[in-house]
Amino acid sequence: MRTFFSEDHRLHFPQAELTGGQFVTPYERPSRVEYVLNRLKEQGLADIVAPDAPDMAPVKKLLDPGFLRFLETAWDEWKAAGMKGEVIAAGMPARGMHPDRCPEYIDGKVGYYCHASETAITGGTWRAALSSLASAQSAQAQVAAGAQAAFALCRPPGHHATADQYGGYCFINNAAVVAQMFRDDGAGKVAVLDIDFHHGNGTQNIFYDRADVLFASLHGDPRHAYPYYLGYADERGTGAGEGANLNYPMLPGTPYGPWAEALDDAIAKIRAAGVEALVVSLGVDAFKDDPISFFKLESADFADAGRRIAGLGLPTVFCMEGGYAIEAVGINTVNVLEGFLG
Ligand code: Q9C
Ligand code: ZN
Repeated sequence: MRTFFSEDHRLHFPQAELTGGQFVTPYERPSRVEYVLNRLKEQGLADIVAPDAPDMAPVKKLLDPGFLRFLETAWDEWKAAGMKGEVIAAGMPARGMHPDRCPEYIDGKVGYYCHASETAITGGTWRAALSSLASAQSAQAQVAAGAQAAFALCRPPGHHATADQYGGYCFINNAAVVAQMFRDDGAGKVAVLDIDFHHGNGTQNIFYDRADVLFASLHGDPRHAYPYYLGYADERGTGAGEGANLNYPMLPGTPYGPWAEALDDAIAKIRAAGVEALVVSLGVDAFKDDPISFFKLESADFADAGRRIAGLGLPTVFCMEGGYAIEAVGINTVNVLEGFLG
């Protein structure tokens, strides 16, 4: 399996993440991918190539062009307004306010296009996000051309980004773009299987009213875990998309047994839906030692999960999402891929 990866991820390295009322070094840091690259090489999966340039045409169709322009220009506007630090949203439109009137002043625009203030934008964020997107798109192109599977080592991650909001360390929803590209290439139905610990609110939101992209997510119960305000089991899709959204929220302390049962249920429903291509949002923060998560998966469980996913027999693009137990991120990620390969 080929890995697509761009060194340009390094352009995104914010100094600040707001957590517990403090600014800390972000959990989502450049060194995460070093562990994945090293493990790939250690395990003989050293077919690692740089992606082609990103293709913005499918992105502009799926995501809000105003949001994309905002991501591209936010840092410059922020600096031009005299702001001293990194771009951080202080306020967002909440209950009782206008959720869809975009202010003109940059501080207001940031809140309009953001849903969680832990995530900072810096001068290199846009180019890094584009390089992450490029890896996902090149992986999709390789699979569309006949490869059984490809791995996009995306950084920054994408699954929390909606069509018009960033947050949760995510800016552009790589997995959603890949799913749309499979559709544009002729797949009648596509599934996105999200095994990151956190609910893939962005992907759910983008495809919520669509029957042609099935979304299934295994995640920490939103009553206890970010993104908190989405990810309940009764969110099943709307209109034509009714029934095409599958959420499996699970409680703190959940071990592999019940997690794997949820995975099997999602896999069975994907199989029954007649899906022709699969996108896996591959986060490994369900790991027992993850510093910001609460499931109890062991490293070996990730290989077992990969085996189960392979049982679908579908052309598959893996997009890297989260995973913050830094020294285990490589082992756990590559275990999924090795389990998949058999
Ligand atoms: N300070 C992904 O895994 N909440 N994003 C952080 C700890 C945000 C996770 C709480 C977590 C975002 C791609
Ligand atoms: Zn996550």
